[in-house]
Amino acid sequence: MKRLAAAVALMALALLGAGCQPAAITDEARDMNDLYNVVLIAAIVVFALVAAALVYAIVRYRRRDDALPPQFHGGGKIEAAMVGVPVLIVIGLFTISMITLVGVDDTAEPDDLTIEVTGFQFSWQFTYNLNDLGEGGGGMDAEAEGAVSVIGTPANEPVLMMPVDEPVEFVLRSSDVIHSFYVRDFLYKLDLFPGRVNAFTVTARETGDFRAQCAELCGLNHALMRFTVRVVERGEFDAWIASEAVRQLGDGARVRAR
Ligand SMILES: [Cu+2]
Repeated sequence: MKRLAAAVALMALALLGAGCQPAAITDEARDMNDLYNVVLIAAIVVFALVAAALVYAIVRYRRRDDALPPQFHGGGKIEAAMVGVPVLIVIGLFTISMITLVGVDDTAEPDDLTIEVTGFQFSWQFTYNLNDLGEGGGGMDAEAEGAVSVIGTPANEPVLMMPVDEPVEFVLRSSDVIHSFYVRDFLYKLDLFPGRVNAFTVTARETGDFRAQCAELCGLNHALMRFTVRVVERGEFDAWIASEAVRQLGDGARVRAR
């Protein structure tokens, strides 16, 4: 009865854990999720086959008397299978892992929207160059100059706005120590190093607010380096850029909303 209770509790915990799983909102995250599931299923199949063979051997060839079983050396076919099958599995897993990795690490096209991210003790700055707003141009004149910035503080967490259904490049820099840009529902994080530029590209497929944070212990207030990624439709993104441009750069700036 105690065992049953323990089993039920474990299953409830597993279900709870499944409910807390990240949402995998980008193409790249979905590819990684698929890869994880393929590897998991392969592992379950191998485990089941090995466990079944083990149980069969234990029952079928258990010791019945003191007679020595037939002794022989080498096994030809069975040894070839023992080496060959695992090698094939490893080659298969390596191949699909590399395909996924290359897709995830795919670099941005010149036309992609770029968001510059700077980590500092202890918050984030997100910068949108008005001449680098992607194909839609953010509703800006093609010759628009200047940049829109969002600067957070530990007490006032910043919001990173990005459009849905198009590739967005994140260019990461640090102005002091090592930080890490971690968005749980991207299933991805990348470090920010002082004196070095890191970049990655994702295409978000769901709109909404997603929690994110620094994932590299970077000082006393590291825990306050949280932010929100807000994925919105392109029209809403353009309207936000246009209003921020007017607010931050003034009407006189060479920013002309079309
Ligand atoms: Cu940090």
